[in-house]
Amino acid sequence: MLNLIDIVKEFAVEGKVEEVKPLGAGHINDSYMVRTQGAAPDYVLQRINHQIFKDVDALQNNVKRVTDHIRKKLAEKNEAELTRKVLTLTPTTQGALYHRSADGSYWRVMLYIANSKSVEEVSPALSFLAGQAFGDFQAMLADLPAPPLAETIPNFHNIESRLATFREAVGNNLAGRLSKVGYMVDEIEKRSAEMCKVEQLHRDGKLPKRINHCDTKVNNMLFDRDTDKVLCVVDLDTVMPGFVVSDFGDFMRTGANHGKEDDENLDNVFFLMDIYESYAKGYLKTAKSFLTPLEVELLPFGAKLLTYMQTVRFFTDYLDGDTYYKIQRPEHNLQRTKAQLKLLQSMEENYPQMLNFISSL
Ligand code: GN1
Ligand code: MG
Repeated sequence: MLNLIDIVKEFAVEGKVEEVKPLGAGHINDSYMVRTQGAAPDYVLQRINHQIFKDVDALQNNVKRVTDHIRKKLAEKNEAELTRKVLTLTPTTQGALYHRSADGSYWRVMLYIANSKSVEEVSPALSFLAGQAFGDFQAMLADLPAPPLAETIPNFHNIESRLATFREAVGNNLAGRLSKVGYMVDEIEKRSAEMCKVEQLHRDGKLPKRINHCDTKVNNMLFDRDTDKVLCVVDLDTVMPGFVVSDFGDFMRTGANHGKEDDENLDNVFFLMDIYESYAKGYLKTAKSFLTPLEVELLPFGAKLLTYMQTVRFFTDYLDGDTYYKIQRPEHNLQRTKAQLKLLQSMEENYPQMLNFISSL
């Protein structure tokens, strides 16, 4: 058994560690809260999933460049609470950005943001603030100096490549689960051509790539416990070039869902237009300075695309035998798939109103 306190000691943390306990519910990395004694700050320790992030060096370099750049921007605006408005990596005692333990695991430490909370459900008011914050995040990174950020997971939000992997999984049927779920293959295939249009627009030179967060789930944003104000965007592992509709869409997928991502009761799952509208208003407030008309027009499509992509990804993992996402129960990935498809269908029903709303802004 690894002693987590010993791992923490590899890092330049202040104070004496009192306790290390599990934190949060990410599907990929393992996170721990590191509580220290007295006035020293608390920390977050994470084991980086290096099956998924194969180049940990490039990953940590991205995070460092992104957080340094945002910190500089905030300092120029005389932001007072710098350590609450952007993540701060804590280097190892040797000055490295991560530590490799004897068992081959990769670890990193960052400051814990005091008096913060993450939420799984948003109100329209919170959604407006979140839209502004993710717009701000993209705006602040728009002038990140060269070289481009590394693609920490190649083709991460590329739907053509996701579909290719899905079709391979169907062909291989590794877990022997296909016969029961053939209808899901049809649901995915009947939408596939339309969903690939963004990649085509990019090839035609009509849709640019910009620095995106690429995991704009509601719970990847921290709020102040007392004031409910947005503090900062976290989980920066997938910050990389992509389409802005991706970030818009992933928030819709998670924040504008009445139910849970993996809701067992599909009646709970439907799209919330009020969350969509307030997020769009907030987002366009900060992002309209750099968006092209086509990017704005495609925002509603982004909501469908990201929900579709997540349906494909959960279903692919189900067919493969649950090798990517952590699961809590045997059919978890199938439940997730069904809930995402239900949300997509609800977005499809609301699509005319979604389009109207964006044109009205
Ligand atoms: C993963 O780590 P977490 O739970 O924030 C995944 C996202 C998915 C999400 C689905 C690196 O995010 O892309 O949208 O699960 N991250 C990676 O909930 O694959
Ligand atoms: Mg996360």
